[in-house]
Amino acid sequence: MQTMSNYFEAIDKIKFEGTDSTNPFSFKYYQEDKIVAGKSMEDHFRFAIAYWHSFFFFFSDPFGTGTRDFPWEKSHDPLENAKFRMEAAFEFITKLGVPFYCFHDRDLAPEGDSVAESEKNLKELVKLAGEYQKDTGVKLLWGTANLFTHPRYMNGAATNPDFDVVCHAAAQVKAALEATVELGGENYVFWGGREGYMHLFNTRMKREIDHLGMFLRMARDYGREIGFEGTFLIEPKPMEPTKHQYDFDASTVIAFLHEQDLLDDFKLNIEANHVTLANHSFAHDLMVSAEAGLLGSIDANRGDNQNGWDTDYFPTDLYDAIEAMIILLEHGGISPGGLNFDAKLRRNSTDLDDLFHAHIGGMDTFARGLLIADKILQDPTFKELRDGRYISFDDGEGKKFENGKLSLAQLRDFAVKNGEPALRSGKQELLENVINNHIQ
Ligand code: XLS
Ligand code: CA
Ligand code: CA
Repeated sequence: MQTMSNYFEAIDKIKFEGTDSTNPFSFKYYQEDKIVAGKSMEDHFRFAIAYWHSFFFFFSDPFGTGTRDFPWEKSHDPLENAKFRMEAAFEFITKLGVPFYCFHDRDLAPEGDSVAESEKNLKELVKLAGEYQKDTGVKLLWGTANLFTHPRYMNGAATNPDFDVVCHAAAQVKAALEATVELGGENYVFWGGREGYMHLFNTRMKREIDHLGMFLRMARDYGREIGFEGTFLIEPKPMEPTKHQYDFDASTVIAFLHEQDLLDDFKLNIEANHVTLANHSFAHDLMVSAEAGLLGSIDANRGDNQNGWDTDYFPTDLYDAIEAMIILLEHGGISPGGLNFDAKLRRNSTDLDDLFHAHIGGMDTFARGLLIADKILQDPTFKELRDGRYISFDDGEGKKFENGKLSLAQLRDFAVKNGEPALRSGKQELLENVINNHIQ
């Protein structure tokens, strides 16, 4: 049994108190055991805390140093600090009442002076994490390896033009997979931070992409060999830190999975702010993945309309949450993935309790989004307006077309026979009103 710290001593376990409550440390909508559309809220979302942003990111930006003074970073020894950080993380996660967390290898334990020392550090912290998980019941949604911070990865990890760097990336992924298996992780994520290029003048693109495919097949084989039964996930992002990242968006990743024969083991982890950087809406990539049967998990956050960075703000946009929950409800939910708050406080949100306000806001936004999405899907007008647009394909010649029973010449003959089609309104404004009427 591990001792539990008291870094957040003024704050008790966060409870549901409803919209009449004025207590900022309470949920107004998130009620873990409330059944909506046949499932508890806890099971709909499977919320997770991102270890890196919440406990390890010091809030520097290109113009200034960190503004955080984390009370758990109190030793000069990085390994000792990693233990204090873990104590704080489990205290926070338990008080918030979130069932999962996610980590990079280097958030959990510091890099050593050699591969062997890094492996040893990670093993020590994984053992401790196992004990905390047992004490608290908190589970691991996914693990991953940080293949972008260390200078050796400046030209990429699996796609680096230097084979020696690829080997270091492999060492890290091997150890991170072992850690994920030991901690019962339900998924394993690959975010290709620097797997891309700065310019094609010095890049062999196809060669690099093939290296990535080879690397992922090796990781998959090793994971299965050591007993990993969960889903491997690729997290698309179009750019930043590279100019062009190979995992650009959901469609690009799906084509890559086809080409590299990875479809049986891999799905997608869709991060809202990455999708908007690719100039799509969050809902777009959710829909692309869900309709391909490849929506694995979600990194819940948001960008800012006025800039083009990966700001990773906490998700508080109700409309986005409603759209996301409509897609999840219609496509069988997110399990064994979840909603991971890959989100950070703003640099000038420097109080410890800001971390609670941010997560409470994100959880309540999605809970409210779920309640509204459920009402919208029960309103027959919504589906009539959407699905009714396709009625001409439901039977007759339209159905034959869908089933591949007609030729182009036959379609031409129908055009002649049936004459000019009547214009059918898309009813966008009416639909927007229908949806807004459900927001109360
Ligand atoms: C960075 C990514 C990263 C991944 C995990 O933009 O979101 O945090 O989720 O490596
Ligand atoms: Ca992410
Ligand atoms: Ca991000």
